[in-house]
Amino acid sequence: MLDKATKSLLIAEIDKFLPKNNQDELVSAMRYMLFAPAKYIRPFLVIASSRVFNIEAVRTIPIAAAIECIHTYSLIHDDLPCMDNSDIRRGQLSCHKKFNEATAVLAGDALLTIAFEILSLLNEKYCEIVKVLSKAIGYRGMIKGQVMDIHADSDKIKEIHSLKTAKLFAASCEAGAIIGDATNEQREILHDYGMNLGLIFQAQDDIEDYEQDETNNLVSVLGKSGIKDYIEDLFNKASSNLNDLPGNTDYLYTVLNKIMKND
Ligand code: GRG
Repeated sequence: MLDKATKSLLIAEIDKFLPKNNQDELVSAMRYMLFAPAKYIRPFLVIASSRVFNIEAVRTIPIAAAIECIHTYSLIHDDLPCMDNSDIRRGQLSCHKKFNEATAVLAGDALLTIAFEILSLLNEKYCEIVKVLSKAIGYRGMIKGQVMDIHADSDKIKEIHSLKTAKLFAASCEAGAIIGDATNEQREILHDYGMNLGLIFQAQDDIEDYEQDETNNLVSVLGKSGIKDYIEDLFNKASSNLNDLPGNTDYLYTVLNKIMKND
């Protein structure tokens, strides 16, 4: 999703915060998962949202890097035997399989922590971003969603999707808006766009997973045609969010169409 140059900038930014030539197992585990092939959707959303306000990608790289560290932490922890127990992530062995469980827990913790170290070095505008991100990923957000997911309550599946997936999409967009000095209304629109996009992304993921595992899956709740209608409705809402914004929304349309096509 990110072009080659921006991806290099993003990787260089994260790399700045990791010790060089370090053979330490923890750092190796962090690097192993951070630099594995990823789509970088959330960094793209930060850059695309700030583009609406004519902000150069280079100015948003630290925020994009911090959000990618948070996302990578969530994937490492989600794969653990006590959570989803997945052996493969980003096309390679998951972190606990490649290293061991303790290292994977700690690598996730360290990535979460480093995200806030990256943000703390920036100016006061970033305090607002720290607030938005903390709310999106903490006990009211992603972690709450993961707790509900573990309890596999299918009545609450849309809420689970909102909490564990869409809130980080929304926070990524809101971060771009904050950097761009968006008005409160524009910020809210970008937040709503991110929520709608994240819900589409998670619904597509459920469609893909359905053949392997029907439990705790939105297709089981809405049915195959119901989930298509649900996605269509979210697409219309996300498009209408973008229509309500000034400036260049091309990148945001691009990512919406890509996620709709699931490619
Ligand atoms: C363990 C705190 C904690 C949270 C876990 C976000 C989350 C909650 C788990 C991630 C696992 C998962 C299946 C989330 C659904 C969204 C999803 C498919 C994430 C994978 O994101 P991509 O496709 O991955 O953007 P890449 O590798 O491209 O970054």
